[in-house]
Amino acid sequence: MPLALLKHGLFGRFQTPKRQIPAPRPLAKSYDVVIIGGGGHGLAAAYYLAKNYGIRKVAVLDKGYIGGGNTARNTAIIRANYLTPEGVLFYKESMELWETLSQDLDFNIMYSQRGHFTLAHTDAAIRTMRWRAEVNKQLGVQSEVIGLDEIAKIEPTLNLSRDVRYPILGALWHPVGSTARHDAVAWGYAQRAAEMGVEIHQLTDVTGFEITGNRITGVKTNRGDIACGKVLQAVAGNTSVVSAMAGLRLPIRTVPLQACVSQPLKRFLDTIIVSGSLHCYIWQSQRGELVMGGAVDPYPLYGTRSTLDFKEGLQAHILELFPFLAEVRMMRQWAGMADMTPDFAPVMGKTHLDNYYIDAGWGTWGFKATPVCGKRMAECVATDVTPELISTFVWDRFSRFDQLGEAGAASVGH
Ligand code: PYC
Repeated sequence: MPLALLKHGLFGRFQTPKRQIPAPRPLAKSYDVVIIGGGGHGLAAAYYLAKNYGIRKVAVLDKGYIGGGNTARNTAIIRANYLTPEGVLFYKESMELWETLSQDLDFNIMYSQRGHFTLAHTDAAIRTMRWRAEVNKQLGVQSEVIGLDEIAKIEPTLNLSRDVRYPILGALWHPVGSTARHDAVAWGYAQRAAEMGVEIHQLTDVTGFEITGNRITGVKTNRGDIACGKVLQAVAGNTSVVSAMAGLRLPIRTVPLQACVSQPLKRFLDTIIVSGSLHCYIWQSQRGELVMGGAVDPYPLYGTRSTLDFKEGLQAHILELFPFLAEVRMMRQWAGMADMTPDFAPVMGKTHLDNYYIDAGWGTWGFKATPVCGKRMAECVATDVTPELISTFVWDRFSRFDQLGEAGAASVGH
């Protein structure tokens, strides 16, 4: 037996594991930047503020634990095959950051590039996919409409029979579609941000703001009040509640988005498969579990309960794609909260107050935007200039009827 293992067996239990982020401490009286929301986005913004701009007197506040909200509740799909040029360019930059994120953070986020199919079951879907493919290719994102022979070569277990309710006619193939381990992303950013001096305060609930003139001068929390230079709000699923405290009303509807995983199975599925018409998507995790989801719940609700309706509907559709899964058991089911905007595009950047910035409206695609959103929101907060890449996502576009129209790129039904 190796000596190191023997030593660990004999003495290891007496060692206290190293803390990944510093132990909790009292809130300071003031911070240069207060970030509300300790999910992937808020933590990424804190990391890039410290790394790219040397702004380290930063507090990240979370009412629960870091990465415990939508970061923990999404299904970790990463892609850039959007419909609008603004969306494609934004997610393209995110993909570039994802590709080197494990190395950049020196933290294994289990990034896995596996390819992504959006299946077409109707002529109308084929038309939209051709449109998407052309926009994507024009902007340098790999994306192609392919036929059944090619689909069968890449994913041979998919049911391509014509003898089903909605036969597959073709697919939008996005070879760089990927997945990553969501909690590792939050922890990677948290650890590196904390090493640079960022304070992370969990169980810290924001209850209001002190607003003087056109500025937020203080943030009220259940652990005391703090003064602040700037405030960034990144609270997916709770956007309307927090923004209302700052007097900002956004056209956001919050709906539950459910998902589930199966028991672990021997690996048979290499890619990510999405069917907009059947309202379902599926991929197989490194543990062998099938990660599955479908349409958002059909009514606004602040609740993360699971429903039998969802499970039954989803499984019926998944079985049309993979009939041999009929005996497979489901292990876990959960829900996240999707903040939907009318045009299915996010709300990012400066707001009606001089020192209050917002990162919101992610609907069903917040996870894949984590790195680019962190990087560009940090730039916006540090320089007080809205980066060109996110300038179309401004909050007041709705009052100017200047919407983006990203619904055609949604993976799940709404
Ligand atoms: O946009 O890829 C996506 C997605 C999958 C599940 C929810 N959103």
